[in-house]
This record gives sequence, C-alpha cells and structure tokens, in this order.
Amino acid sequence: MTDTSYQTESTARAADSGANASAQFRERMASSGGRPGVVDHERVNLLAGKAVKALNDLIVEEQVSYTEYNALKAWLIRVGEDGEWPLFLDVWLEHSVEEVANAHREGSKGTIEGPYYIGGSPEFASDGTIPMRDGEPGTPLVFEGQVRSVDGSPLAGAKLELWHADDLGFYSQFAPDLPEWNLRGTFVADDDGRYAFHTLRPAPYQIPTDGACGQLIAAAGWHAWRPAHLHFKVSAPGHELITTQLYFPGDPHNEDDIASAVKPELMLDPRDNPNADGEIVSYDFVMDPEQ
Ligand code: MBD
Ligand code: FE
Repeated sequence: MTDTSYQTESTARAADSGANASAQFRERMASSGGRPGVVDHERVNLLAGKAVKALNDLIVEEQVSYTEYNALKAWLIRVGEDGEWPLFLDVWLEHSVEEVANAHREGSKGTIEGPYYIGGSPEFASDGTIPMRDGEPGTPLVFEGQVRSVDGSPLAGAKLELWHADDLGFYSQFAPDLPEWNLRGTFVADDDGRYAFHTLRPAPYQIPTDGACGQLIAAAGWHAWRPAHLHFKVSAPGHELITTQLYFPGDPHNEDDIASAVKPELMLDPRDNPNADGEIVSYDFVMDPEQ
C-alpha cells in the first residue's frame, strides 16, 4: 500500500492551495463574468518577443551556466506540478499590472487581488458579521466607513466583498477543514453608503513555503512574508470596481511585502473600541465613475 500518512486532512499543503487557485482561476475565466478577452497577434508578437529577448539578454549578460539553466527548467516544471502559477504571478508580477491598470483613477487606491478571491460570498446588511467559527482566534475588529463617488455623493447599496486569512494564515476554500465561507462576506452599504461590520484583525501571513515558490524563496535567501491584510472588492453601479487590500501600522512587513502590494494610502488607523472588545477602524472608499 502507498503511504499517504503525510496527507492528513488537517495539513494544509502548497500543492492543495495551488491546485485550488488554478482551478478557481480557470473557472472564472470560463464563466461570462471574467472572460480573459482576446490578445491580438501584434501584442503577442510584441510582448512575447520582448520577454524572450529580455531573458536571452540576461543569460548572456550574467553568463548563465547549464547547471543554472537546468535548475530553472526543473523549477518551472515544479511550479506547474504544484499549481503555483497563480501564486507566482500574483506575488511577483501582478503589482505592475495593477499599477498600469489603475493609474488613471482619482478615487481610492487599489492594489493586487492575489490568488485567493472567491466571488459570491454570503451577503449581509451593512452592520453584519463576517462568517467565522465558534471561538475563531483573533482580535475583534469593527470596520466602519462610507462609499462615495469622487464628486462626494454617497453610493447607496454599494457592495464590499471582504476576504482574509485566519489567525494561522489560511484562506477558506484553499486549505482543508475550514467552513466554506470562513472569513469571507459581502456587506451592502446603507442608503447613505455607510457600513460598520464586524470581522477579526488578521495576522501576518506567509505564502506557502512547501511548494515551488517556497523553494525559490529559500534558494534565494528571501522571506515569504506579507504584512497582515484585509482584501476588498468594492462595487457600485456606474463605477469602476475597486480591488484593494488594507494594512495595519507597525507590521514589520509593511516595508518589505514579498508581493510589493503595500501603499501608504492603504494603511489603516485602528483604535481601541470604546464600546466593545477589540478594535475599531474607519476607512472610506472613493469610487471613480465608469468611463
Ligand atoms: C496572499 O494572501 C496574497 O494576498 C497574495 C497577494 C499572494 C499570496 C497570498
Ligand atoms: Fe492575501
């Protein structure tokens, strides 16, 4: 019999979260909501041509050996086997794509989505509580604010989709043994665009270290940390969707996020909640009208 004892259900493995991220991405691209669109021949010619040339130039400039070339080949094969292409791309490249895509915006800053978004989380009124387990570890956090258009008008019925890791750094649907929608919820702002919902303050987060990306990080002597973060997608009719993350002051990894996704505008300012256990924080979202 094959020994599968290393695959205990309570052990989260990079290959599992990677496979889930790959499957999620494929599903989303296949559904009408997020079609990948068609990239025309000229752009493929230009972009693939430049990418290949940049790598060839690097090989010559740095006098890359066969040992190094074969190490790269083995590693690229493993990225695929572990399903870590979404993780690799979102950690090391997405921040530049986001910068290009959102440069025109006047409203709130966006940042990268990362590999662990799932649409269709349960909806709550503006004062709701995110789904969590009994005794879910973490400091209670009330998150309040208002969604407005850039002209200052409140956006009634705006939706805030929130997702974040648990205290151990695991995202539901990408790690075993977590309830499907744990720490994922959609909050609908009131008639004045306001919300004040309940969640937990997330912990600093390490990307999976036991897969191909972790192997690269270890081989290069880098670290795997992201600062603690809350992921949001904020939407309102007639306005551009905001995909962003918010961070907490004092986190040692705010300055060296492995995913390069921290911006000064995305820093929260939590304070002790005078009315309840835990903390409270205010943050408003300002949305650009659709062009
Ligand atoms: C994450 O939680 C994340 O937000 C990013 C960008 C990459 C990997 C894991
Ligand atoms: Fe994340």
